[in-house]
Order: sequence, then C-alpha cells, then structure tokens
Amino acid sequence: MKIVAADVIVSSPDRNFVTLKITTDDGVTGLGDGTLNGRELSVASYLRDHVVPLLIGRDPHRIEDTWQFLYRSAYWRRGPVTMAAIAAVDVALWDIKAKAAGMPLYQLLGGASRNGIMAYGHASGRDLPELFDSIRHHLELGFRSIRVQTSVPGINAVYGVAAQPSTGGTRYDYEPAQRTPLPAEEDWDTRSYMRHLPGVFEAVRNEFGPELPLLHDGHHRMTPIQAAKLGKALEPYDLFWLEDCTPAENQEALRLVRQHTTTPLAIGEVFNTVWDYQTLIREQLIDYVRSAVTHTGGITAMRKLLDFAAQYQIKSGIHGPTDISPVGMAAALHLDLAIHNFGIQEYMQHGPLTNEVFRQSFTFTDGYLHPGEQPGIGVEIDEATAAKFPYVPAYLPFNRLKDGTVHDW
Ligand code: GCO
Ligand code: MG
Repeated sequence: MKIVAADVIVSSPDRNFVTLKITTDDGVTGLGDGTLNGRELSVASYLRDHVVPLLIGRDPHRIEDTWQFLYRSAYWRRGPVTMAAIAAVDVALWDIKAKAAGMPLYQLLGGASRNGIMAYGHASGRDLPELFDSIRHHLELGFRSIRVQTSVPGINAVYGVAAQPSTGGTRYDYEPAQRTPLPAEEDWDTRSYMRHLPGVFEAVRNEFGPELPLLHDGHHRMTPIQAAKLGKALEPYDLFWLEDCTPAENQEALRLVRQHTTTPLAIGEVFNTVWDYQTLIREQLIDYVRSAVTHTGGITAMRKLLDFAAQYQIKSGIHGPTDISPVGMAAALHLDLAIHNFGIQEYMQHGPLTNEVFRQSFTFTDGYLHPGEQPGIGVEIDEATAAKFPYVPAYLPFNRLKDGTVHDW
C-alpha cells in the first residue's frame, strides 16, 4: 500500500478546522485533525508546504516510522504547530490502518477497557439562576459530570461564560474564537475571581448535592500561591478537578500548589509533547493529563504519554472543546476506550454546520460517549459541503488587568 495523495482541507462551518485527508493506492482514505485555534493557517502551511511532499510514496502502514521521520527530520522540534501537523498525519494513518483491518481503531489499540467514556459538559451562567438553569440543562442532555464557569462581579467578560442564557439559547458550546480581524480584549482581576468562586460552588453543592462531579477551569489566571489558596478554599466542595490553575511552563510551580491543597489538578491542554509534563508526572504534581490528541502529535504520541502517566497513577482528561474537530474528537474516543488510566473526556457538542461537514459515528448516551464500531476512526468529511465554508480569520480573546498589563487568558 502506498500514499498517493494528501489533501489539506481548511473549512470554517461553525469555526475554522484544518483536516488532512490521506489517500492510498488501494483507494483507502484516512482523516487527521490539525486544528490550532487562532493559528490554523500555520498548520495548514506546515502540512501543505513541508509535510505532504514527504508523504507521497510512503507506506501508510509504517505509522511509528512516519512519526519518527516527521519529528526528527524537521530538525526543529516540538511546538504547537509542528505537533498538530504530525498529529494530523498520525491520526490519518491510524484511520487507514484500522479501515484496512476492518475494525474500529480502539480494537487496534488493545480493545475496550470499559463500556463507555464518561463525558463532562460546560455549564455556565452570568449569575446563579442562569448557572443553575445551565446545569439543569446539561443534566437533561444526559451529562453526569459538569464543568462550572461563572461571571465575576466587576469583570465584564469572563472566559467560559455564555453571552446568552444557556438554556437552549446560544449555549457556551462554541469555543470563543471570535471572527474578528484582531483578538478581542477582555478584562480580568484575580482577587475578585478568588473571592467570588467558593460561594458559587457552595451554592451549586447546596442546590445539586454532594455527588455530582463538578469541574472548574482556572484557565492559567492565577499565580502558584493564588492557585494554592483557591484549591484549598474549594476543598469543601469536592471538585473532580481544578484545571489550569496556574501557567505550567514552570512545572515546579505545581509543587507549591500541591503542598497546600488536595483539590485534584488537571493541566496540559496547551502542552504539545511529553516533555512538557516530565516533572508534573514524575513528581505526581497533577492528577489528570489534559492534552488533546490533535495538539500532542497524535495517537502514537498520546498513547506513550498516557502510558508514562499511568505509571504514576495519573489519568487522562483529554481536551475536547469545539476547536478540536470531530476527527480529533473521534481519535480521542478510541484512545479513551482502550487505555486503562482513563479519567474523563471533555465534550462540547459541535454546531449543526460542523456536523454537516463531518459525518460522525460516535454516540453520546446517558452521559457516556462511545466511538462506534465503524472501521477506522468513524468520521468522514463531505468535501463539497466543507468547500462552502472558507477560512474566516478568528482569534481567541486576550486579557488585560485593570492597569492595562497583559495577563493570561
Ligand atoms: C477547555 C479549554 C478551552 C480553550 C480553547 C482554546 O478547557 O476546553 O480551556 O475552553 O479556551 O480550547 O482554543
Ligand atoms: Mg481548559
């Protein structure tokens, strides 16, 4: 079997996606996701201009060799653009291999280790009544684990909070990459946030009880000591995890957080190789690995990363917002089903136009996801429909503090 074509498809139904479609001389095709929110064209060019020419003529079954060739032959290593491009190739090759074997990808990864994949949804509210409605709405949708984000008094626009009532309106289901020529500026004040949040979780626990797994995303906003303080303040509310509590380029910063709080920690959605986690995992400074298959070099790399994490009793918490395409989501689900150290899977439902472009076979039933039994990863792209939605410049917001200093968003 030989690779005879590799096409980079940039399409923007509800948001921008970068999809790689690899075709073999047997007519078998595979899809990979190379979407990098706000920097999509960088990955499209990396693939189109520097990777696709290297793929033509290669044996698609040599997945590990192709991964190592793309990682080492570039000379320049790591980084979100490179690892998203390698991920797109890797997942497309796993898709081909599983299709050629006539089985769903998870069977090639060792078969199912569980019956279903526990998902969490994104509830949010500008105030408690709106938040409670959003939580109820997600419970009605079948979610059994829920992320809670709210507005903060005195701050105009806060990450993760739907701009409209989330009970069937424009729920916070679409990642906030605004289709604007420049990134939108949002305000922020960490102390206001830290004063406000514990009361929100006390109210949620009083309303919904002690059992419901609740998650929260700090989105890199706090210093290590602030993260330690918030983690400690949230302990009475028994969170499933506090995510991205502090920027983690300095992995050692989590030692301080860990000394002060037993609130479980999830980190890594902005990471792209196992080296970003080395101290965090070896010293058990986190409880969940947040990387997406799409941003971390694909199935080949993610499986090795999660096996490393498993030795330290750390579980998966794969990133699954709507800026991970249905292709990247499906790849995650096959890995989720097969690995032993599965934790939870983020699941933001894609928009209706996205579902027209990507035909998916995964299911969400009674709070659990399943990749389905289709050979391959179980996603096909409708290229004619994809062509109707050309790229639209879109950027994630950024933060400034009250004094104008740029802050983490
Ligand atoms: C999450 C993430 C997202 C990011 C988005 C960036 O936990 O899902 O924090 O909300 O903001 O994926 O593109
Ligand atoms: Mg996050």
